[in-house]
Amino acid sequence: YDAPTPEPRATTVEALQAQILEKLTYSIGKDPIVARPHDWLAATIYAVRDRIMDRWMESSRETWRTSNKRVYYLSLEFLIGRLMRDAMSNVQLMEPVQQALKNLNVDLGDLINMEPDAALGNGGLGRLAACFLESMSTLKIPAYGYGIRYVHGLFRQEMSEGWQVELPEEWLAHGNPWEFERRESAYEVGFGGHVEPVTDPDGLIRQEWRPNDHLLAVAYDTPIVGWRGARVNTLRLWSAQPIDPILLDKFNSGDHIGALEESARAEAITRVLYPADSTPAGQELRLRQEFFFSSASLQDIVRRHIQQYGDLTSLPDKVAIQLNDTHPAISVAELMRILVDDNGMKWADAWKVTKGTFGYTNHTLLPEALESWPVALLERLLPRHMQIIYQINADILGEARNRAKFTDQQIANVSLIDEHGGRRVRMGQLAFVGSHSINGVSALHTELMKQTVFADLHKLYPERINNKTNGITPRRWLMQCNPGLTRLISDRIGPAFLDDIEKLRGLEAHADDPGFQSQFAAVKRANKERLARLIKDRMNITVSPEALFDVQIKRIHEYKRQLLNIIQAVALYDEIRAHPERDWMPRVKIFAGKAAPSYWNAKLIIKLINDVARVINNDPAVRGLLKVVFLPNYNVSLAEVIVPAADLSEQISTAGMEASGTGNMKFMANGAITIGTMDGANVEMHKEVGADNIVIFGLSTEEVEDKRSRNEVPRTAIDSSPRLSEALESIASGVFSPDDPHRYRDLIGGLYDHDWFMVARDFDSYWDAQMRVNALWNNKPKWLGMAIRNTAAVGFFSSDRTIRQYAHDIWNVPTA
Ligand code: DL6
Repeated sequence: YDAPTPEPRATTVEALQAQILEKLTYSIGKDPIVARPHDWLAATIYAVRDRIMDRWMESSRETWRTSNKRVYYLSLEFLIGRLMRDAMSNVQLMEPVQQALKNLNVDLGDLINMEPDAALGNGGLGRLAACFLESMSTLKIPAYGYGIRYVHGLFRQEMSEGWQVELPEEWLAHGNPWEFERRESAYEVGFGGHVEPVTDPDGLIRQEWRPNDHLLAVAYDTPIVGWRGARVNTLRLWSAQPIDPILLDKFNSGDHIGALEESARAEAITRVLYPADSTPAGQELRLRQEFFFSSASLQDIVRRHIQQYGDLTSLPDKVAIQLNDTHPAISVAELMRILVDDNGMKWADAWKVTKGTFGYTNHTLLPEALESWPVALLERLLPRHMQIIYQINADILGEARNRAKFTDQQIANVSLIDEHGGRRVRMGQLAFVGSHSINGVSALHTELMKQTVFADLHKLYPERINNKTNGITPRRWLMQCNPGLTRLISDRIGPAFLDDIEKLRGLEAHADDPGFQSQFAAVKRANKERLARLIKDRMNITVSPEALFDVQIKRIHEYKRQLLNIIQAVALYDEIRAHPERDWMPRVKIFAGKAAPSYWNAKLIIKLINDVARVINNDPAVRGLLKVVFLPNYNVSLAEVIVPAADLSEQISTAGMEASGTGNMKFMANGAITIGTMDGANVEMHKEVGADNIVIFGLSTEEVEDKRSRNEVPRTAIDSSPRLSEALESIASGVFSPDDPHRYRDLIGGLYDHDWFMVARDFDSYWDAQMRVNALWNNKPKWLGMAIRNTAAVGFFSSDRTIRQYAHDIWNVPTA
C-alpha cells in the first residue's frame, strides 16, 4: 500500500484547458482545427476522468488496508444515462470545465447533450440500480456494481404513423471513454456437459462439473463517483468473448464463416438487453446471460476474497451480495457449487455461508413477471446447478414438513419446483431460501409480498422479509437536472441541503411566502419554456408554457394505466366542445415511454395516444385549451428535461400493482403535484407530504382485490357514467381512427368484459380528482404552496436514506 502515487491533476481552468487539448491531440489523435464535436466530448471526458482516478485508487487501497466489508450489487440492468455531467458535478468541476471549453470555443452544454445515454436497463429497476451506485459512493460504502456490458442497450423508439418502431441502440458507436477494459480480469464460464463424481486423495467423493461449452467473461470497469468525490466505486460490466477467436482449422479448410461461429455464439450473449420489463424473457439466451454474469461476478468476488483473507468461511463477514430481482438468482446455486465442489466445504457450512452472504430484493408481484425456468433446460445447460437446487429443495421441504408441520399444499407453495404444467424451477423461491434478507421496495409492496407470493415462505422464515422503500439520488434528479431550483433553494435556506437532503424541510416555512412563490414559479416557467422548445423542435407542436403540464412518463403497461389518462383526455375534449362557455384552463397532456416489443396492447395504447393527439391538437373547437403530446424515445436524458418542467405528475397505477415507482419521487423533488392512487410509494408520499398536498383517487388495494374475487362486472360502472360511456364509444367506434375504425374495438371491449386493471371502475374518481386539480391550478398561491411543500418533503425519498437502511439492516456495513 506504500507504492508511490502521482500528483493529483490540477483543477484550475488553465490546467483543464491544457489537458483537454493534450487529450485531443495525444489520446484521440485529432488536430483541434479538424476535431469533430464527439472528439471534444471524448477529450473532455478523459480530462474529467483523470481527476477521478486518484480518488478511485485511494478508495480501493483503503478497502484493502482497512479490511472493510465490501458490498456487491448484482443487477442485469443499470440504466445510467449520461455520466459526464454527473461526474463533473459530483467533483465540483462544472464551472472550470465550462470555462476551459469556452476558452477553446466549445460549448459545454452542447457536449453534454451529445453524450450517448448508457441505456443498459428497461425502466425503474435499472434506474434504481444506477441511483444506488451513486449513493453507495456518496456514503463511502466499498461497493461494486456487477452487470452486463450490452453492445445494444434498450432499443431506440421511433414513431411511424403513431406506431412504435424499435431500432437498435448504438451507445458504443464512438467508443466509450469512461470504461477501462481489464483483460487480466477474465474468467471462464461454462455451460452444458455433465457431472462426474471424483474421489479426493482423502477418499471423499465429490461432484465435478465438466462443461462442454466455454466462453470468456472480460471485465470493463467504469468509475462511479459519489457526491463531493466522497468515494469512487466500480461498476464492472462483463463482456462475453470466445476462448478461441477464430477456429483456424475450419478457416484453413475453407469454411470462413464457420471459423467465426464460436465467436458469434459467445458474443451473442452480451449483445442485446432483453427489452421486456414485466414479463420474463423465457428464452435460453436469457438464462445464459443470467448465469454468465452471475458466474463471472462470483468468481471475481471469491478470487478477491481469497486473495485478501485466505479462506471462504469468513465470506459473510466481509462480503454482502445483493441480488437485484431474480435475474442473478442462479448465483445461489453457483456459490454453493464453488464452495462445495471447488473448495471442499461441507454442505451445511456452505449453506450457512451462502445465506449469510446473499440478500434478495423483489421488485414485482405480477405473477406473469416471476421468473421460472423449465427443469429440462436447466438440466441441459447447468446440470450441476440442477442437482444443487434439488438438494436445497429437499432440505427446505424437510424443514417445512418436520419443523413447521406444513400441509401438502403449503409444501407445494414453498417448493423450488413448480409442478403445474411442466416442471419449472422458481427463481424467486431459490433467491428467497438462499438469502438472509428478502426486501420489498415500498411499505405496501412488502406487506403484499408477505400476503401473496411469499406467504408460506414468510411463515417458514418469518424474520427474513423486510422493507426498503426505494429512493432517487437528489444529485441527478434535483441538483443537476434543475440547477435553477437548486440555486433558489440554496439562496433561501442555505446550502446545507446539498449534503443533507432532509434539510429541505426548511422550505416549508417559506411555502406560503408570496415572494418565494413567485421565484419558484419563475424557475418552473423557465423549465417549461425549455420543454416547450423541445416539443416544438421534435414534434412541431406548439404548447404554451402558461398551460398546466400534465405528465405521464414511464414504461407503457396496462397496470400503469396510460389508457385511463388518455380516456380522460377524450372525455375532456368532449366536455370542452360541449361547454365552450365554461372557463377552461389550458392543459397539455405529455406522455412518453416505451412498450415491450411483444406487448401488443401496450403498443396499441401508444398508437391510441397518437391518434387522439392528432385529432385534438388539430381541432379548432378546442382553441388550444387541450393538447396531447407523445414524445418518442423516452430515456434518462429526456426525463431530465421533462421532470423539472412538470406541474402535475401522473402516478395512477391500479392499486396493488406498482411495487414502488421512482418517477413519482423525481417529480415530487421538482415541485410537481401528484395525482395518484394509493399504490406503491405513493402511499408513503401521501404520508410525508400530507393529504392536503397530493391528489389521491381510486380504489384501494383491498377494493381491487374484492372486485376481482367477486368477478364483479365492469359494465355497471360504465353504464352509470355517461361521460365514460361516451368517451369509450367514440374511441371504439373509430372517431380517432377513421382509417381503421375497428382498431380499438377489442382494447375498449376488454374494459366492458373484465377490466382487470380497473380503468372503468376508477374513471369517475379520476375525473373528479382532475377537476380538483383544475380548481387548485386556478388558485395559484394554493398551487404553489403545495408544489413547494412537495419539494420540501422529498428528503425521505433520497436513495441515500434507502442505502443507509440496506447498509445497516441487511449488509451490516457502516456509512458516512
Ligand atoms: O424497484 C424499482 C422498480 C419499482 O419502482 C417499480 O414499481 C417496479 O415495477 C420495478 N420492477 C421491475 C421488475 N419488473 N419486472 N419484472 O422493473 O422496479
